[in-house]
Amino acid sequence: MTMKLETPAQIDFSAEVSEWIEAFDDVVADDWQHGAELLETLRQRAREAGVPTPSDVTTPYRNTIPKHDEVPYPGDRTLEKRVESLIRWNAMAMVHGQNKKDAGIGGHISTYSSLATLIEVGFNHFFRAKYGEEPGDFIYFQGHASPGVYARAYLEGRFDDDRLKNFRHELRDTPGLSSYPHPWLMPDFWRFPTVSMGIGPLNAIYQARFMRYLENRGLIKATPRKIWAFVGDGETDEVDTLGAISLGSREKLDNLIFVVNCNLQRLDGPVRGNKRIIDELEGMFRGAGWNVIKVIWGSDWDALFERDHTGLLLRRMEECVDGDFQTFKAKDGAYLRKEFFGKYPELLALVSDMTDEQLERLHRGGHDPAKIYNAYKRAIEHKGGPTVILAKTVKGYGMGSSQARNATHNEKKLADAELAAFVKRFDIPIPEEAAQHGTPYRPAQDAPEIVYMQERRRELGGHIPKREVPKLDFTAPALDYFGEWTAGSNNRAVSTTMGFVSILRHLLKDPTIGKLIVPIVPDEGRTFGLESVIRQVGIYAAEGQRYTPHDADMLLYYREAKDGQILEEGITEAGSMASFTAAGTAYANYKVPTIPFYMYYSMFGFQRIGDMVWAFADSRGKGFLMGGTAGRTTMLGEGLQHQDGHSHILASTVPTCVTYDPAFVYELAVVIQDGIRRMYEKGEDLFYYITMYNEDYPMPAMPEGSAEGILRGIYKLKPAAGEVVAQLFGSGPILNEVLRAQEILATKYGVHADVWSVTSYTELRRDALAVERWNRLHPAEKERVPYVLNALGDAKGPIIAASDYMKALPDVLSPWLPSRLVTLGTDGFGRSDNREHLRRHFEVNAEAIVGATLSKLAREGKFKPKAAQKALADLGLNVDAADPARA
Ligand SMILES: Cc1ncc(C[n+]2csc(CCOP(=O)(O)OP(=O)(O)O)c2C)c(N)n1
Ligand SMILES: [Mg+2]
Repeated sequence: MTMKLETPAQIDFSAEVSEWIEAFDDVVADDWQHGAELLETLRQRAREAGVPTPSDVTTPYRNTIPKHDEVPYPGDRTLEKRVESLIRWNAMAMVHGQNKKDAGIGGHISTYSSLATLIEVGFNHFFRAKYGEEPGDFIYFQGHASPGVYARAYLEGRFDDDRLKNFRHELRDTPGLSSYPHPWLMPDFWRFPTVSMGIGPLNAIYQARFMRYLENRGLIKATPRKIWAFVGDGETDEVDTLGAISLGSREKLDNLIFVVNCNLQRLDGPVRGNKRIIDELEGMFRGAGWNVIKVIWGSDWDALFERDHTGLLLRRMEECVDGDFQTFKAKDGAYLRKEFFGKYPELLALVSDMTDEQLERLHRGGHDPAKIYNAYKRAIEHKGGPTVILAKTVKGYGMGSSQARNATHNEKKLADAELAAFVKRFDIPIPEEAAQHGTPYRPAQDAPEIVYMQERRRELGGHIPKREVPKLDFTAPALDYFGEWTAGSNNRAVSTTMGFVSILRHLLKDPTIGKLIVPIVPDEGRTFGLESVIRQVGIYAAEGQRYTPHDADMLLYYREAKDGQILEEGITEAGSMASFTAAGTAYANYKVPTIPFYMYYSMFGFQRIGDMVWAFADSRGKGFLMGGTAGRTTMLGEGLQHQDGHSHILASTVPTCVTYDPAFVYELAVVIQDGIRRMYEKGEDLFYYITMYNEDYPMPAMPEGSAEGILRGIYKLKPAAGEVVAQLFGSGPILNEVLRAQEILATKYGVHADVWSVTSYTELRRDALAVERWNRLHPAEKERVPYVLNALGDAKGPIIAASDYMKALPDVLSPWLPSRLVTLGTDGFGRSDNREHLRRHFEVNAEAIVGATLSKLAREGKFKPKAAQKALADLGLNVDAADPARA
């Protein structure tokens, strides 16, 4: 039941309108949702009648939930306030104390100070750690608020004093606390990396979708679990934050709740000094179909609103922009009286019985547990779509002269007087001297407030955040399971991409692991020949297929299904990467070891969404990134924007990313088999980046004994037919050019060379670096030998290495192959042309490889220089051509 509304006094309604309003008020008094439905139906009716009905996307600058619709707060406000004060102190003490000890170590106080009540209400009443045996709610915390999350864990007894004192000291004798949420660094604690702005909210949206996907496919039970994403208002400037919000409403993700901490400030100053960020976000989210709940004013404003019968208070609020609101909080109550209320005598009169101090303490909604509780309650009860809560807060809340200042974001230390004021204000029982040193304070575990907070958490299923990895009970298929692909293609010309798609289909059919495979594509399925997979397992569509596809009568029709397995993301590599992240971490978050294969244009991977890949690695994600249409010269026709000759270099920067550049389908099969084994059977925290190409050629059978070399990064593919004077390295489709060069060298110039397939320069380098480090640290022990040198043994002569990637890729081996290595690669911008011309342009065709070999041999006195020069001409190499690296 709701209360009856008052009629706004200043409007003189006609009798007819008054009757309508009265009738509507009666409906609302009974059930506000019914009122909303009625309005919507009327609007619909008006449209049918041709009456224009522009719908506002913003509402007045007031709380969405009116006072009379609020439910009473269920918690013990006194004890909760006490707990929050203690957390506030410890969060601040942690940062302040550390910076006093170790100047410049950094940390943030003001973000958490604005967020505290918003997350405390969640911790005390909403965030469930589990639903029975099922996973609980997932919380994406604002990264810069981590001191507050640590301080809570400290009060809960999860960290001791030493741990707290090692905030941002991770490399000491006793364990420390990482600056921000990093599962890599604190694998028992954090689950979701959020500190790179925009990545948390984007991942949260796709996480909510993936949760539904797992439910709809029967891999997990449906529960009321929610995903909460706490987002900074400044963070909403990132395209990543808002770019995918329509997915939330399109897929009816009522398991998703955003809370935007609208403290009106970012790092440098106001988020929207001249406007109101809350209005802007309300319009965006409502326009995208979200349920928007504004929590702007605290309860103490309610009385003022009630006493204001003129509507002037709201009008005054709407005259102000965020720059004003910030200033009101940076200054005192007297200023607020003069500049805000003072504009109208009626408003001055409204607050005449209040002291300046009382005015200063007028709360914003985001600091009022009752308002927050009501908003959260509505959010979790909302059906049919996601909810965003726009909560107005104060940055640096309670930090004395730093509160709401432009510089507050970077405040790390407080002056002694401010610390004293803080402990007094929040009633922390420690001596002034201790306060100045930022001494943590924790009451005994049997203190009433601690008992209370622990009880609340027990009720909600345990502590949060917490990351647990169940023991994986997983057996990877053995290599002979892939026999069809290791046997070669019987002279049929196929591409590695085609080979991969048929491996994928085989895996999808597997009775044990088939259901765990998650194929992901960003509108590129046809490019990779996935039509048959679409038919086989269907595209996931939460609502099934509500139309008859035009190709329904064809064998390979476009099949969408509620339990479809493919995530066809549309044209969003960032969104696809977010799905890959949800699927690649499901082994921990849902205890379901899904195995994602994300296939995409390799050019639009690392360089486009590299930061998300970094966060994926931080999350200890597993899975396969399949970079398709790879290679600067193998991807023909498309030119500069599409031809990738560097993703392997970018991939090599991610510590847990294992990369391969296979030439043949059997290499691919070996790598995928071993990848599944290492990630899911052995439980290694790795993921794979594998390039695939669209050039067709016959795939040879796997040479006996080559598996180890394939996985370590190099093996001898075709020995020379005569006395060896040189070594040729090839990777990907350029290996075919290398084989052709071997032939030309032998037949035309009597030069014999071995041919090696290099599947991963990066893995070879990592091994060599690890061996070298060991040797450096153990000078008295027998020296170990890097795998690449072991594999080469006494192979003679210079090494000419060619790939479809930049020269920097083979060059990573040069420390171990001094003066022997000549690299050919595809540095420079791509061109629109066919492979033949591209390879000539980039000097990676067989002729260029032959020329480079003869040239190097000439420099070493093993071939006549003049003959080498003539050979270059005979081979058609233009020695005066512009360098493709800069052409
Ligand atoms: C991608 C990215 N760019 C820049 C930063 C640096 N940075 C950290 S916090 C911050 C301001 C955050 O403002 P807001 O989102 O409003 O959060 P608040 O601290 O005000 O709650 C910036 C720019 C970052 N962490 N990530
Ligand atoms: Mg902010």
